[in-house]
Amino acid sequence: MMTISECAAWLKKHDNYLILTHVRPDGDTLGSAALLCRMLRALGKAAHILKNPELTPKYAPLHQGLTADTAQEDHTLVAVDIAALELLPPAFSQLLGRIQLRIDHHAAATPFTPCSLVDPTAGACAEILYDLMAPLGLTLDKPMADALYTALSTDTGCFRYANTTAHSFLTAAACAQAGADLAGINLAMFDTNSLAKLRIQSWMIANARFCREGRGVVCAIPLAVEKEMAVTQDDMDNISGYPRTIEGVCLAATLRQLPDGRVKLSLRALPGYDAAAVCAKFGGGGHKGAAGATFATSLAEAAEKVMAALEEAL
Ligand SMILES: [Mn+2]
Repeated sequence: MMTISECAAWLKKHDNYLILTHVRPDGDTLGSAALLCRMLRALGKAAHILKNPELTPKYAPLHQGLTADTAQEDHTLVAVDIAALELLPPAFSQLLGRIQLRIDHHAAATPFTPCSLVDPTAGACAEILYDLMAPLGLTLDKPMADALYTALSTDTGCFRYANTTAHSFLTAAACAQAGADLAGINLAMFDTNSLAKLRIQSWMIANARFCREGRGVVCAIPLAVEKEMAVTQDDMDNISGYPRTIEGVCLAATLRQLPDGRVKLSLRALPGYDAAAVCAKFGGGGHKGAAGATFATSLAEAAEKVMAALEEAL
């Protein structure tokens, strides 16, 4: 485990960087990758982000001009916001064992690199990258600030989640000072819904199953329903946060069928409840407020198991 200054020295020493993001990439992994890539280029290094096949149109502008299609033998590989090897996109599997540095903020991570810079107190992985800027002698420019603010605001739910700290706000203030398009990013990330997203939310409410007097809820979404409503990955980004907004709900589980047949659980919890502890029963992990697990069973079977776990936890 490195300190900030050790990591800064390491980044200065190496060159020819290729940055890796996680499966079903979110604003933090994508924004962190864009920020780190721009930081390394500002240091005079060669740096690219390995093209994530799941990059969606909503986030694509962040990676414009920064990506590489393939990894080369001599690339220095750095993972951002990747808590475990299983979160590496399948397309990157040939890189196993070659990733040298992991920069991350997941406390329950499974280390898979010789070097790591991990700060579980950071609301977003990008906050750690921001902390690296001063020791690297870098200052935020607008493209960096847009990437940083996108990562920071999405992982903190626009500064509403319990992971939001004074450091998150100080980082956001630095983004504002550097000219980040705060209102534009907020509008795109938090205040714009596709019709398909609103339709799937309505389906979730109609098909939600409650337990413990409405303190627990399970929404199990068949892949066929997603297909029928023609929802995109962007529409489903953070969809698990939605049932948590129902008044009285303390633990909200959203189950989705993955294209390979497995079932992905995303669990959200109010403060005082532990989503990670529930997901750990199924071999998953995450934060107290948000955690996940994967099932190799049918959707109905997974939903039953999760319902039983919620009843037990509540
Ligand atoms: Mn993150």
